[in-house]
Amino acid sequence: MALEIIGFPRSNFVRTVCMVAREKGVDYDLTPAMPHSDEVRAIHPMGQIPVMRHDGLELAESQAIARYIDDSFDGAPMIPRDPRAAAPVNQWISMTASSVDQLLMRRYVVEYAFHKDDDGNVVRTEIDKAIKRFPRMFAMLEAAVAPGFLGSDSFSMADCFLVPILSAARSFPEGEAALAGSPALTAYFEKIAARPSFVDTAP
Ligand SMILES: N[C@@H](CCC(=O)N[C@@H](CS)C(=O)NCC(=O)O)C(=O)O
Repeated sequence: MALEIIGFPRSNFVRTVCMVAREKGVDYDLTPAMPHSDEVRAIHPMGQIPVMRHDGLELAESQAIARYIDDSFDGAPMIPRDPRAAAPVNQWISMTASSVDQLLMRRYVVEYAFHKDDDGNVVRTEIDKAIKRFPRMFAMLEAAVAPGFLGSDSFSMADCFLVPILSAARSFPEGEAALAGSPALTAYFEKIAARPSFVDTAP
């Protein structure tokens, strides 16, 4: 049975697992579904996307899905097999899926996209708090991509977690400015954004 990825295509985490599948050369069907829909809740007890089905296996959580795809299919490993080379990649996957996602997606992009007042205007309370933390966050990321990729000198699963977040954050003015003010991160973003796995997974 084909790999089925279920989720809202604009979700950064859905795009991450689609990128991993694309990088591995795995065909997949993307079934559009919103968080907390019955289809998603049937697999993820907290209703979060993405979820996945493959050959009778149902799986939730982007890191579990990405690692399953990486381990189950041919193609270059998305996490180095050598433990010492894998360690920083795993560190950055974890940090990106937690702290980076929390600040740039949950407290910034999601606030812009979904938090509106009764007149349809963006509510800036959380956004204004979040952008105060941008200088430290972008300085951290600027240093982290100095080897050429996120915490590594070669492309890895960590990049599939970070680039969809950067792409969403730069859709809004403070995110765009913060990226533009980070030369290494901008060069990194443009390099990964040219990969077919990023181009082909555009929402
Ligand atoms: N830990 C989850 C987080 C996924 C996540 O936050 N997905 C968002 C969409 S990008 C979502 O489902 N939000 C709805 C919610 O958290 O209730 C994972 O890595 O898959």
